[in-house]
Amino acid sequence: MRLNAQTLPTVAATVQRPAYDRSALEPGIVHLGIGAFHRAHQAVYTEDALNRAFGPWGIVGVSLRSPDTRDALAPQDGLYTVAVRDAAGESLRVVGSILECLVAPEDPAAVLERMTRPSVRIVTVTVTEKGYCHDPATGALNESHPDIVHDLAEPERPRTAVGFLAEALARRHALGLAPFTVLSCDNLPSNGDTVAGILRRFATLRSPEFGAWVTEAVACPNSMVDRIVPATTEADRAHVAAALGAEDSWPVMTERFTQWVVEDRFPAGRPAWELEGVEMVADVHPYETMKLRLLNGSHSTLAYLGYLAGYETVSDAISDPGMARLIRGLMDEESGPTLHLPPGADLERYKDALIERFRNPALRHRTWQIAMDGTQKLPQRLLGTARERLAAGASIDRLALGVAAWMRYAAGVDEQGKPIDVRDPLAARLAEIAADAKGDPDRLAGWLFGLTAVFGSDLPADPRFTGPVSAALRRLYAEGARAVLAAA
Ligand code: CS2
Repeated sequence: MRLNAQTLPTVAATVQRPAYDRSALEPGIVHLGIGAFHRAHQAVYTEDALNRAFGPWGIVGVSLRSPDTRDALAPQDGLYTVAVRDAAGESLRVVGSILECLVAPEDPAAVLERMTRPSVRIVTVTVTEKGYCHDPATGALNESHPDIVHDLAEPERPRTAVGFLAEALARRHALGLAPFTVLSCDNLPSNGDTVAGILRRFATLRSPEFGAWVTEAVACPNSMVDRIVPATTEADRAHVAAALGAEDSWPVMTERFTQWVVEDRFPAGRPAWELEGVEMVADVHPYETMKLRLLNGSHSTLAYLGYLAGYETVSDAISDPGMARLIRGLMDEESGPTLHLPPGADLERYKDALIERFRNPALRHRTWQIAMDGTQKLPQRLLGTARERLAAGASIDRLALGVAAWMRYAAGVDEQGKPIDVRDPLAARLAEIAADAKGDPDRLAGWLFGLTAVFGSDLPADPRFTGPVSAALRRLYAEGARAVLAAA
């Protein structure tokens, strides 16, 4: 039996399900990038808001690349399971806020049609860092990105998130419809301002008048999103099917913790998210910096070192006492002191909670998954922190070790001589550099520092940065990650 609208009433009685009348739900949000994270985070908050204060806020999910999510959810009438797991056990719920899924490359016109409906008032976005087609060191649109070049040449058949946003906004403008609000939910610094800048530049390249209108009329609030959502495995599918009493092709696995902090700028309206724990604030910046630097900065450091040390998951890696010391030290001594805390924040509790979340034994979050797309992640996770520390004349030893571990990982061969599957938009360039460096840490570091899209031009010119990173990389090559952790 497959989970769908008809079988929903027969799933296990302990499973929470939509409390509203789904047949009355109309689309109010289009979501670009419907992966596991969206389904475990924003779609759940919207589901809770619908349960509490029903309104026209159904979600149309869009995949910009593969048909997998649509293929899984279409036979299920958009229904799917969220499994919340930790050491204490598991709870399941079926979420109904996603009305339909579209696959952009198959039918871009259908996506634009949904985005141009008068009822659609928000477009949310989770396309990961690389989906913004920008220069991660500066946040500016990468105008020579092949997909951007394509979307400027063929605006009616876009490939990128910014291409869809711009074309849909242009059509709404021509039709006299109010623009939708664009809400980025990716782990980028000032994600709303970043998407606004990219959209403004893209629109200006289409025409200066359109660029001016976008700048004036389209709201792009900043938001901080937080929930750990590892990729679903076959074992997870089998387990959920047994517990549910129905097959779900793509359940999502997550932790109990969840947080969403959003700037309250929604001129066209929004769901009653605040009733369900979303913090609607005037300034997201302090929340976002705290999360990117403490959670994500630690995550990436742990992922590269953990992978090199032979740990498959985050919980395995943090159970190494050296890793636990390193990550706590990184937060206590280096990233934590750079923060301007949000009102009421308790930094010590936040750090304790992070370590507990990393220890969650029920999640099996792979270090390899977090290691992906390092060139897109390092700037906001580690490098901004390093810049501020250097400006204050402070040490960056642990940050440098994180960066060096990325370099060692990006070289593409592990400590046993086995190839690493390095996933990164710059993977081809990384492989060339690694081949030229031939295992020499100084040459490897030197060439990687030359990636200005990652390091900018300031850090490679500062020996207080390059020195500690190169030294850490030499140690990783000479001693191996386990020994470096043992001495941490
Ligand atoms: C992780 C994040 O994959 C990664 O890079 O650091 O996805 C992390 O799990 C989330 O940001 C948690 O909110």
